[in-house]
Amino acid sequence: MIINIREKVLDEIRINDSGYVSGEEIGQKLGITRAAVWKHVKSLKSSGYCIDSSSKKGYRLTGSGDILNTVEIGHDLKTDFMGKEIIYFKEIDSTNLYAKKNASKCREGTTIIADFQNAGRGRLGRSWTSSEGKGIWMSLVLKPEIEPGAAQIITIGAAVAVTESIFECFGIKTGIKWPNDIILDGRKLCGILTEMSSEIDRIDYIIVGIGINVNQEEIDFPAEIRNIAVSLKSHVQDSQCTDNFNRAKLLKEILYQFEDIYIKIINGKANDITDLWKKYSVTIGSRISVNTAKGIFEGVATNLTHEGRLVVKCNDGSIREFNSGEVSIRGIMGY
Ligand code: BT5
Repeated sequence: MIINIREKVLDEIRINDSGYVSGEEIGQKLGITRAAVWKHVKSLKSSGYCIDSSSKKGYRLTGSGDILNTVEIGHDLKTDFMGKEIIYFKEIDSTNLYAKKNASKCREGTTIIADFQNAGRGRLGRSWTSSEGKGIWMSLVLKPEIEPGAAQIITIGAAVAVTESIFECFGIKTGIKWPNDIILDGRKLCGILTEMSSEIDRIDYIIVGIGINVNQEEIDFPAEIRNIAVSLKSHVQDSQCTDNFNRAKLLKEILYQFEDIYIKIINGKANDITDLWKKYSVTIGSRISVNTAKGIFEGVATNLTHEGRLVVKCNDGSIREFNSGEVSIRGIMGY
């Protein structure tokens, strides 16, 4: 992570978050003039940082609102390797595309983040709406030593990490729809796109792309998804809460939770993850319809295997396992 002088100035102001720190003190520490410190403070303020300046006492950070950048994510990140290398873009086509093109140069846990994706991708060539400054659009580069056939469990683990992190940060309960959707109020809050490059018996890399709607109002969603999409903010819009949710806080928690889950997966403890997934699932026990290349199957979802496959008792009495497919659940996302 490259830290420039402006970020160092921010760190100096932040260190003393209980009180003021003088421009002279900061200047001396960083080897720059007081006027230069003031110039950086002005630039930080224009990026959204709330910095109180007093000619007698100096500078004090009073808030950082909802700013998502390398510094905010790096600050107090509790992980060992997940997100320790952040590649941040103000705008990009798709963080997954970037991650795939550059995976060989990235170390394990490298995280690509964008404030806006102009060509965000869903599964099967679908698109993902990624409005500017309102969501978390991120991709993780992973190089696990597991069988390529076991990769589905990584998506399952990411869904658990997102669900637990949203609850941990904001106390909001969400559900998981197999395999990759996080659901709130019967609508889609988050989608996960896992892409893999592998040989027969070994994985080169896995990219886990996570898109979470955070601070969109209902009107921000394009008409075609307005009835099926939700954000944390649109979920609480009728309540008193008008503040924006802090994306950096949520993102750091996800990195932390996912690192733990990922370590369990590569140490062969996938059972712990599937058990948690079942706890949050809105799929198990529901009447569902699975749309696959082989046809549409209807029945009741009964279980999740340790590899992440969905077990369904079909209407004709047969028990089938699905590794992929489109699942519709009565009452969710307009079905
Ligand atoms: C997904 O696909 O749900 C995977 C989405 C992954 C997005 C992340 S963002 C970071 C990374 N970089 C990328 O380019 N992608 C990943 P799928 O299950 O195919 O769902 C796509 C469908 O969800 C679309 O066809 C729309 O109906 C709907 N949709 C699109 N944008 C949405 C949004 N922001 N919120 C809710 N639903 C949306």
